[in-house]
Amino acid sequence: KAGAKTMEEAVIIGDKDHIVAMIDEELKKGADPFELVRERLIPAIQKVGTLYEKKEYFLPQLLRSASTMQTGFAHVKPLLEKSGQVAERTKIVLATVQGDIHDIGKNIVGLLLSNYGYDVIDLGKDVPAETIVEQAAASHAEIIGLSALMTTTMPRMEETVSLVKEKNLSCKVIVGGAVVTREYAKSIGADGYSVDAVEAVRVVKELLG
Ligand code: B1M
Repeated sequence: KAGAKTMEEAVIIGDKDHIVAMIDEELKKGADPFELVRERLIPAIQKVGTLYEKKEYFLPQLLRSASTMQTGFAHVKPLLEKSGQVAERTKIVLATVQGDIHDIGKNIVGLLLSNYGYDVIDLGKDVPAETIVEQAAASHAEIIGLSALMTTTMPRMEETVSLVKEKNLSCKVIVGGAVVTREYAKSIGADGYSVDAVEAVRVVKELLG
């Protein structure tokens, strides 16, 4: 089969074998790794989402594209990670809520937060509210960050917010993910919402004062 000609195309057609070489080519030309993710890989997977919504793509294509995106992201990730020492080591517990396995967005949010100097404890995906709250309490996290990509899993965010209140924890909860809106965040009593990873860093900073 013919391979993709650009990294966007690689994500869109799910050409996992060529994505790394294509990214390397861009990097060699001097591309900024963060921009590659934000302006090229993310829009490409969003295009895949649109094709899936329009029923031009089905689950196998979606899976192939997602896995290509993950391969590409894993390849640039080391370039995005800062090695420098940072003074601020506020702990943030991060998770994709129970029933939801979408973790690409959460991983990007986590990466940016740790780049900023926060100590991110990433609990992964499909994580029950109880585990999230237990881990936040045990690690004395100041922030809990929740991601949900499906309307069916959004209620798990509300559960987590309630549990934080029930346990009298002082940590703040911020939420995000494609289906989550500012209004929804407000309605469940979350302390913060952000539309993307860059805004997530700003919101966390604001919440910490
Ligand atoms: Co699925 N999926 N998926 N999927 N998938 C969506 C979310 C969907 C909208 C597609 C569609 O139907 N149009 C739809 C949900 C519909 C709905 O509820 N409204 C959907 C569905 C239905 C499903 C399955 C049920 C399909 C099936 O099996 N029939 C299944 C669910 C399995 C499960 O979770 N139990 C499923 C599976 C998958 C794959 C495994 C194939 C793959 C996920 C791979 C992975 O994550 N490891 C996948 C993908 C890739 C998508 C789409 C195409 C892309 C999601 C993505 O990664 N976007 C998606 C379509 C879409 O979103 N339009 C779709 C890129 C990512 C960078 O964006 O995650 O939004 P996002 O994160 C952003 C911001 O939202 C924000 O910052 C990030 C970076 O800027 N953000 C936060 C995210 N979390 C945040 C947290 C914060 C702050 C900001 O604070 C803590």
